[in-house]
Amino acid sequence: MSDLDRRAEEARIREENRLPPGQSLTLKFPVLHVGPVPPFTPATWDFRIWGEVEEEKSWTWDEFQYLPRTQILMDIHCVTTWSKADTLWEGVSLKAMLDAELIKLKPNVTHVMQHAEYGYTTNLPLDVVLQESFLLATHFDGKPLTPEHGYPLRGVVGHIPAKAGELESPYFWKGAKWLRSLEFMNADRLGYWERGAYHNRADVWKEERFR
Ligand SMILES: Nc1nc2c(c(=O)[nH]1)N[C@H]1C(S)=C(S)[C@@H](COP(=O)(O)O)O[C@H]1N2
Ligand SMILES: [Mo]
Repeated sequence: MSDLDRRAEEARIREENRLPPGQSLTLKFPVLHVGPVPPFTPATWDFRIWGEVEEEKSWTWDEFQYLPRTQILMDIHCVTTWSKADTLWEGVSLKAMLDAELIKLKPNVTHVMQHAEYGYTTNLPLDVVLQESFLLATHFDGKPLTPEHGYPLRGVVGHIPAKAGELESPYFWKGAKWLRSLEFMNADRLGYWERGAYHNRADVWKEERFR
Protein backbone atom coordinates (compact mmCIF):
# COMPACT_ATOMS: atom_id res chain seq x y z
CA MET A 1 0.00 0.00 0.00
CA SER A 2 1.37 3.37 -0.99
CA ASP A 3 1.13 6.57 1.00
CA LEU A 4 -1.46 7.70 -1.58
CA ASP A 5 -3.67 4.77 -0.58
CA ARG A 6 -3.15 5.67 3.06
CA ARG A 7 -4.10 9.30 2.51
CA ALA A 8 -7.21 8.35 0.54
CA GLU A 9 -8.29 5.98 3.29
CA GLU A 10 -7.52 8.60 5.95
CA ALA A 11 -9.64 11.18 4.09
CA ARG A 12 -12.54 8.71 3.99
CA ILE A 13 -12.28 7.89 7.70
CA ARG A 14 -12.05 11.60 8.58
CA GLU A 15 -15.07 12.33 6.38
CA GLU A 16 -17.01 9.74 8.37
CA ASN A 17 -16.01 11.54 11.61
CA ARG A 18 -14.02 8.52 12.71
CA LEU A 19 -10.62 10.18 13.10
CA PRO A 20 -10.17 11.71 16.58
CA PRO A 21 -8.22 14.99 16.95
CA GLY A 22 -4.47 14.69 16.54
CA GLN A 23 -4.60 11.19 15.03
CA SER A 24 -3.49 9.90 11.65
CA LEU A 25 -4.48 6.68 9.97
CA THR A 26 -2.11 3.77 9.51
CA LEU A 27 -2.68 0.72 7.34
CA LYS A 28 0.02 -1.15 9.25
CA PHE A 29 -0.27 -2.59 12.73
CA PRO A 30 2.47 -1.06 14.88
CA VAL A 31 3.77 -2.99 17.89
CA LEU A 32 4.18 -1.04 21.13
CA HIS A 33 5.00 -2.28 24.61
CA VAL A 34 7.49 -2.06 27.42
CA GLY A 35 9.83 -4.99 28.06
CA PRO A 36 10.19 -8.30 26.24
CA VAL A 37 7.50 -10.53 24.66
CA PRO A 38 6.69 -13.18 27.28
CA PRO A 39 6.73 -16.90 26.40
CA PHE A 40 3.42 -18.81 26.44
CA THR A 41 3.35 -22.11 28.32
CA PRO A 42 -0.08 -23.70 27.78
CA ALA A 43 0.40 -26.24 30.58
CA THR A 44 0.79 -23.59 33.28
CA TRP A 45 -1.09 -20.63 31.77
CA ASP A 46 -4.27 -19.59 33.52
CA PHE A 47 -6.67 -16.67 33.42
CA ARG A 48 -7.96 -15.56 36.82
CA ILE A 49 -10.62 -13.27 38.20
CA TRP A 50 -10.18 -12.00 41.72
CA GLY A 51 -10.82 -9.09 44.06
CA GLU A 52 -14.41 -8.01 44.69
CA VAL A 53 -16.04 -11.19 43.30
CA GLU A 54 -18.35 -13.65 45.05
CA GLU A 55 -15.94 -16.43 44.10
CA GLU A 56 -12.42 -16.28 42.71
CA LYS A 57 -12.07 -18.36 39.55
CA SER A 58 -9.47 -19.44 37.06
CA TRP A 59 -9.52 -21.04 33.62
CA THR A 60 -6.77 -23.10 32.02
CA TRP A 61 -6.01 -22.42 28.36
CA ASP A 62 -8.11 -25.49 27.40
CA GLU A 63 -11.04 -24.36 29.53
CA PHE A 64 -10.83 -20.85 28.12
CA GLN A 65 -11.62 -22.23 24.62
CA TYR A 66 -15.14 -23.23 25.77
CA LEU A 67 -16.22 -19.76 26.87
CA PRO A 68 -18.85 -17.96 24.72
CA ARG A 69 -17.14 -16.14 21.84
CA THR A 70 -17.95 -12.99 19.91
CA GLN A 71 -16.47 -10.86 17.15
CA ILE A 72 -16.30 -7.09 17.04
CA LEU A 73 -15.20 -4.64 14.38
CA MET A 74 -13.81 -1.39 15.70
CA ASP A 75 -11.39 1.48 15.21
CA ILE A 76 -8.39 1.59 17.54
CA HIS A 77 -6.55 4.72 18.57
CA CYS A 78 -3.06 4.74 20.03
CA VAL A 79 -1.97 7.64 22.20
CA THR A 80 1.20 7.91 20.07
CA THR A 81 -1.20 9.27 17.33
CA TRP A 82 -1.78 6.31 15.01
CA SER A 83 -5.28 5.02 14.41
CA LYS A 84 -6.36 1.88 12.64
CA ALA A 85 -9.86 1.48 11.21
CA ASP A 86 -12.09 -1.58 10.98
CA THR A 87 -9.99 -3.93 13.07
CA LEU A 88 -11.65 -7.32 13.58
CA TRP A 89 -11.30 -8.96 16.99
CA GLU A 90 -12.58 -12.25 18.30
CA GLY A 91 -12.68 -13.44 21.87
CA VAL A 92 -14.71 -13.44 25.03
CA SER A 93 -16.93 -10.57 26.11
CA LEU A 94 -16.81 -9.80 29.81
CA LYS A 95 -20.46 -8.71 29.67
CA ALA A 96 -21.38 -12.13 28.25
CA MET A 97 -19.45 -13.84 31.07
CA LEU A 98 -21.40 -11.82 33.63
CA ASP A 99 -24.72 -12.46 31.87
CA ALA A 100 -23.95 -16.20 31.87
CA GLU A 101 -23.06 -15.91 35.58
CA LEU A 102 -19.60 -17.29 34.93
CA ILE A 103 -18.47 -14.31 36.98
CA LYS A 104 -20.42 -12.99 39.95
CA LEU A 105 -19.41 -9.55 41.13
CA LYS A 106 -19.91 -8.10 44.55
CA PRO A 107 -22.33 -5.14 44.36
CA ASN A 108 -19.62 -2.60 45.25
CA VAL A 109 -17.44 -3.06 42.14
CA THR A 110 -16.60 0.22 40.39
CA HIS A 111 -13.32 -0.44 38.51
CA VAL A 112 -11.33 -3.25 36.95
CA MET A 113 -7.56 -3.72 36.73
CA GLN A 114 -6.11 -5.79 33.91
CA HIS A 115 -2.95 -7.61 35.03
CA ALA A 116 -0.55 -8.88 32.36
CA GLU A 117 2.68 -10.86 32.30
CA TYR A 118 5.70 -9.06 33.77
CA GLY A 119 3.49 -6.73 35.82
CA TYR A 120 1.92 -4.46 33.18
CA THR A 121 -1.41 -3.17 34.45
CA THR A 122 -4.12 -0.86 33.21
CA ASN A 123 -7.33 0.29 34.92
CA LEU A 124 -10.80 1.04 33.55
CA PRO A 125 -14.23 1.77 35.06
CA LEU A 126 -16.50 -1.28 35.26
CA ASP A 127 -18.97 0.43 32.87
CA VAL A 128 -16.31 0.59 30.18
CA VAL A 129 -15.14 -3.04 30.38
CA LEU A 130 -18.81 -4.08 30.16
CA GLN A 131 -19.25 -2.17 26.86
CA GLU A 132 -19.38 -4.18 23.65
CA SER A 133 -16.20 -2.35 22.61
CA PHE A 134 -14.12 -4.17 25.24
CA LEU A 135 -13.08 -7.74 24.56
CA LEU A 136 -10.81 -10.41 25.99
CA ALA A 137 -9.34 -11.11 22.58
CA THR A 138 -7.64 -14.26 21.32
CA HIS A 139 -7.85 -13.49 17.58
CA PHE A 140 -7.15 -10.53 15.30
CA ASP A 141 -8.32 -10.52 11.66
CA GLY A 142 -9.46 -14.15 11.88
CA LYS A 143 -6.14 -15.49 13.11
CA PRO A 144 -4.73 -16.14 16.59
CA LEU A 145 -2.91 -13.10 17.97
CA THR A 146 0.76 -13.00 17.10
CA PRO A 147 3.17 -13.11 20.08
CA GLU A 148 4.06 -9.41 19.76
CA HIS A 149 0.36 -8.41 19.69
CA GLY A 150 -0.41 -10.30 22.91
CA TYR A 151 -0.77 -14.02 22.22
CA PRO A 152 -2.54 -15.88 23.69
CA LEU A 153 -4.89 -13.31 25.27
CA ARG A 154 -5.18 -9.54 25.45
CA GLY A 155 -7.67 -6.92 26.49
CA VAL A 156 -8.78 -4.64 23.63
CA VAL A 157 -10.82 -1.49 23.73
CA GLY A 158 -11.72 0.66 20.77
CA HIS A 159 -14.40 2.72 19.09
CA ILE A 160 -17.46 1.34 17.32
CA PRO A 161 -18.49 4.03 14.77
CA ALA A 162 -22.19 3.06 14.84
CA LYS A 163 -22.15 3.64 18.63
CA ALA A 164 -20.47 7.07 18.50
CA GLY A 165 -21.50 9.17 21.50
CA GLU A 166 -22.96 6.15 23.31
CA LEU A 167 -19.82 4.33 24.42
CA GLU A 168 -16.60 5.59 25.99
CA SER A 169 -13.64 5.26 23.62
CA PRO A 170 -10.32 5.13 25.46
CA TYR A 171 -6.89 4.99 23.83
CA PHE A 172 -5.55 1.56 22.98
CA TRP A 173 -3.07 1.32 25.87
CA LYS A 174 -6.15 0.52 28.02
CA GLY A 175 -6.01 -3.04 26.70
CA ALA A 176 -3.31 -5.24 28.23
CA LYS A 177 -1.46 -7.67 25.98
CA TRP A 178 -0.53 -11.05 27.54
CA LEU A 179 -3.43 -10.66 29.93
CA ARG A 180 -3.46 -13.06 32.90
CA SER A 181 -6.06 -11.75 35.32
CA LEU A 182 -8.79 -9.23 36.02
CA GLU A 183 -8.97 -7.68 39.45
CA PHE A 184 -12.40 -6.29 40.34
CA MET A 185 -12.09 -3.29 42.65
CA ASN A 186 -14.32 -1.13 44.84
CA ALA A 187 -12.33 2.04 44.09
CA ASP A 188 -10.14 3.30 41.27
CA ARG A 189 -6.41 2.58 41.22
CA LEU A 190 -3.92 3.63 38.56
CA GLY A 191 -2.24 1.21 36.16
CA TYR A 192 1.25 1.34 34.68
CA TRP A 193 0.93 4.26 32.23
CA GLU A 194 -1.73 5.96 34.31
CA ARG A 195 0.79 6.24 37.18
CA GLY A 196 3.12 7.91 34.69
CA ALA A 197 1.96 10.99 32.85
CA TYR A 198 -0.94 9.35 31.01
CA HIS A 199 -4.54 10.41 31.49
CA ASN A 200 -6.72 8.18 33.65
CA ARG A 201 -9.91 8.29 31.53
CA ALA A 202 -8.09 8.60 28.17
CA ASP A 203 -11.09 9.57 26.00
CA VAL A 204 -9.84 9.76 22.39
CA TRP A 205 -12.49 12.33 21.34
CA LYS A 206 -11.47 14.70 24.14
CA GLU A 207 -7.81 14.02 23.38
CA GLU A 208 -7.13 12.97 26.96
CA ARG A 209 -3.57 11.81 26.37
CA PHE A 210 -1.74 13.18 29.39
CA ARG A 211 -2.64 14.55 32.78
N1 LIG B 1 1.29 -6.16 28.59
C1 LIG B 1 1.32 -4.98 27.94
N2 LIG B 1 0.23 -4.59 27.29
C2 LIG B 1 0.23 -3.41 26.63
C3 LIG B 1 1.37 -2.58 26.63
C4 LIG B 1 2.51 -3.02 27.33
O1 LIG B 1 3.53 -2.33 27.40
N3 LIG B 1 2.45 -4.24 27.96
N4 LIG B 1 1.34 -1.39 25.93
C5 LIG B 1 0.04 -0.81 25.62
C6 LIG B 1 0.15 0.22 24.61
S1 LIG B 1 0.89 1.66 25.11
C7 LIG B 1 -0.39 0.09 23.36
S2 LIG B 1 -0.46 1.40 22.29
C8 LIG B 1 -0.92 -1.21 22.90
C9 LIG B 1 -0.23 -1.60 21.62
O2 LIG B 1 -0.74 -2.81 21.12
P1 LIG B 1 -0.11 -3.38 19.80
O3 LIG B 1 1.35 -3.62 20.04
O4 LIG B 1 -0.87 -4.64 19.51
O5 LIG B 1 -0.33 -2.34 18.74
O6 LIG B 1 -0.74 -2.24 23.86
C10 LIG B 1 -0.99 -1.85 25.18
N5 LIG B 1 -0.91 -3.02 25.99
MO1 LIG C 1 0.56 3.23 23.49
